[in-house]
Amino acid sequence: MNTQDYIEREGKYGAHNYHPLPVVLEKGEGIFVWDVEGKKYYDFLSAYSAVNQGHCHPKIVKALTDQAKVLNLTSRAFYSAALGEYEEYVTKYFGYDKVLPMNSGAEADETALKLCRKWGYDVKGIEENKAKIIVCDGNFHGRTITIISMSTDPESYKGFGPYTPGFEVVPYNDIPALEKALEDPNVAGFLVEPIQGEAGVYVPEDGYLKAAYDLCKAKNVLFIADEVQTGIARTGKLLAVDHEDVHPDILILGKAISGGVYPISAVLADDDIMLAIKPGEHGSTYGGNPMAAKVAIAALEVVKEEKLAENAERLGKIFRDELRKIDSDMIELVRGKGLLNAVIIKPKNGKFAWDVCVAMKENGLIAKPTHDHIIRFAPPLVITEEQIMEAVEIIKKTLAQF
Ligand code: IF1
Repeated sequence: MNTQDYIEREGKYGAHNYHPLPVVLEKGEGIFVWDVEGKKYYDFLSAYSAVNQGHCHPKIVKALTDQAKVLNLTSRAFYSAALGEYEEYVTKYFGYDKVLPMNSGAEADETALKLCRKWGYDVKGIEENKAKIIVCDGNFHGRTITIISMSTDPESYKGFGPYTPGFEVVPYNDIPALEKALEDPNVAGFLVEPIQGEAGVYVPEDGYLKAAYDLCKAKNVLFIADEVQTGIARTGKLLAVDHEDVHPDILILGKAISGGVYPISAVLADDDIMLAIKPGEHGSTYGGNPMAAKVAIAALEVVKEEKLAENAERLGKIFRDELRKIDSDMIELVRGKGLLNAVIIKPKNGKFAWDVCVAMKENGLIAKPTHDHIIRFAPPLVITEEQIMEAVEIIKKTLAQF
């Protein structure tokens, strides 16, 4: 079978809910992936920042395979030896009293929303069914009905109504608008991405997160950070909120908490919030299973052992500087933090970000466009300076072809 055969088979038997770049991968190691024809690529997507520790990291894979032979799944009907170890590790790692383990990022966001509402009723004293959660224009928190109910992107929400009520949208990076929305005493929480990924790696002004946090505190409103994409060293700190020394009331993690090895997500909060959810009120068959517990510990250890935040911070600066030096009229703007970066592409002769990505693939680097005119560049954080420079050469060479 060649590349085309694989693509046709997926098209025939799989739902058409994606439009992938025409490359069929079958192997990964560190920052590289290989396609079914044996061609090697720099991976500059990292599975949307899930593979921060690099593909098939030996330590994380070992944690998975070792545990796979011992105990896979207990459900939460029983205790497991591995879960408590993970709960202690992850809460101390991020500085929270408690964790609620889930699987996907969307599930963790849903969990945070439920937790916030429950806290709003039981602790803050909001009248039943009146709780409101403020979200941001351009948000992306996943694909469930409730989450798309707060989306402002028709591609996400259109055709999937009726929608879940209880959300109010404010512009992102707009403190006065947030302040106004917070005047409503029924507001229980403010959910925000520290950098908006899907919106195109949209970095708010310095001080936005801290100011938003302070406003929430003043109104007894929970500041909820969705760090599913920005967390786990991606932006040059362990969490993107660390750039502004903000400690969210509820922290949502996913993706790289497993290094891309297993679907793991987590919601962290202190007791006064987390204990608002009582036995039987929330859960998941797989959440916190023994394999996930062992994998997450290993993946988080790798982040510290290999100083991935420091590497992302240092190489991110070099990468953006180098991209800005490229002499191409297709580059309108370079932005990002750490190794979460984007280039805004100005179309040329009917060629868009998609065409640039296809050409980069031919040249040995894979990345994905978002919104027609933006290319996200987010390699695994184990990348070296030399490899960053090689990747920049590929990007430069590709743009010169247009
Ligand atoms: C897809 C984007 C990235 C997320 C934040 C929660 C979730 C995500 C901040 C949900 C997921 C994904 C999902 C993926 C594409 C991807 C994405 F382009 F859509 F926005 F990363 F940039 N919060 N992001 O970014 O996590 O349930 O998927 O585990 O194909 O939908 P999930």
